[in-house]
Amino acid sequence: MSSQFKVELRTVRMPLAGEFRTSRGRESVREMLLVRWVTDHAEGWAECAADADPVYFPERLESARRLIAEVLLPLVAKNPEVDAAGAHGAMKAVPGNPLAKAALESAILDSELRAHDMSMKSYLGGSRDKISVGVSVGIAESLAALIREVEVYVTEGYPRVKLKIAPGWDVDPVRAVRKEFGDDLLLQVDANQAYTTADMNTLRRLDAYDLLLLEQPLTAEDLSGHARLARNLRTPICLDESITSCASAATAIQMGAAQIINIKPARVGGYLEARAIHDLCLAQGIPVWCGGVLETAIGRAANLQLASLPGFTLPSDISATKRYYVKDIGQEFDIELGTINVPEGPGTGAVLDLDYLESVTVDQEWVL
Ligand code: NPG
Repeated sequence: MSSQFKVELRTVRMPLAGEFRTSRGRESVREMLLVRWVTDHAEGWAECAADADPVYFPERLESARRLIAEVLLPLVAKNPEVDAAGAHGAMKAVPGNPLAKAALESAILDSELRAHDMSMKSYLGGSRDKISVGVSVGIAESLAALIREVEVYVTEGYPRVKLKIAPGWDVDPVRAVRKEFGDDLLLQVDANQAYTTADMNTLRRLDAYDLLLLEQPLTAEDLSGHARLARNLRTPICLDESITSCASAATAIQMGAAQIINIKPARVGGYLEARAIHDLCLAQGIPVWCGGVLETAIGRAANLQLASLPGFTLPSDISATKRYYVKDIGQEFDIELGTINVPEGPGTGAVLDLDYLESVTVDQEWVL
C-alpha cells in the first residue's frame, strides 16, 4: 500500500442537545479533537475522547493534540507502510495516554480498511448488523424531571435505561423509575466512582430493584473493594474506569471484581485493545457492552461496528444521534425496535457532512 500519508488535526466545538450531568460534572458543549489520516488510496477519520479539561479522563484535548503531533506521529511515521496494528505496537513505547493513542490508531485503521474496501465489522470479527442499545440519563434537577426525561426515551423506543447516580441521588431515583415504568424496563445505574465501601448498605438497597448492573461504584484502583461488593450484592458489578487494558481486565476478572465489563474503546487505547478485551471476556464468560462518551457520528459508527462482536450481549451506550446533538458532523443514527443498524460501507461506515464540519471547526492544522 501507500508509503505517503498526511495527517490533519482538527478541533471542533459542538453544542449538545441538552446538558449532561454526572457525579463528575456537567457538560453542555463538547469540544473534540478529530484526527484525519490521508493516503493516496483513502482517508480515515477518528475522534479523541479527551475533554477540554480533565474532568472524567486524565488526558485533556490540548495535551492529546500535542502528544499526537510531537510524539506519537513521529514514532508511528518511522514506518512509511504503517498500519493500525503496526501503530498499536509502535505506540507501546509511550506509557499511558490511551485517548491520544486510540484516536491516532483509529484514524489509521479507518483509512486502511477504506483502502481495502473492508468494513470494520469484518475486520474485527463481528457478525450482527443490528445493535441493541440503551440510553444514559444524567442526574436530574428533581425526581419529577427525571421521570419526564425517562418517559421521552421510553416513548422513543429505548428498551434499556441507565441512570447516573451519586450519594444522595441513588435509591430514590431508581425506586421512582421502577414504580413509574414497571419491571419490564431494563434498568442499570452508573456511579462513576462516587462511592466507597462504607456505602455498602446504601448500595445493597439497590438490590431490591432488579437492576441489570451497578457500574463502577468505587474508585478505579479499588479492585478488592469491587470484589467485596460483588460478593455481597445481588446486583452484578460492572467495571468501566478500572478497565484500561486487556491486562487490567484479566486481573479484575481473576479477582472477582468484574462480573460484567463496559468496553470503551477510547479508555483502553483503541479498537484493537477493545477486541482483545472482548475476546478475553468471551472466553471467561463475562458479558460485555460498549460504553459511550457522547461521540459524534465518527465514534458512534465505529462503536456500532465493535458492538457487532458476539460477546456484546448487553445493550450498549450508543444512543440515537438526537439524544446528544441537534445536528451532527456525519449521518444521523436512529433507533428502531430498540436497535441501531451498523452502518454499511468500508471502514467505520461514517459519512461526514463536510460543510457542517467546517462550520463547527475552531482549529485546524496539517501536522505531517
Ligand atoms: O451514550 O455516549 C453516551 C453516554 C454514555 O453515560 C455515558 N457516558 O460515564 O460512561 C460515562 C459517560 C461519559 C460521558 C463518560 C462523557 C465520559 C465523557
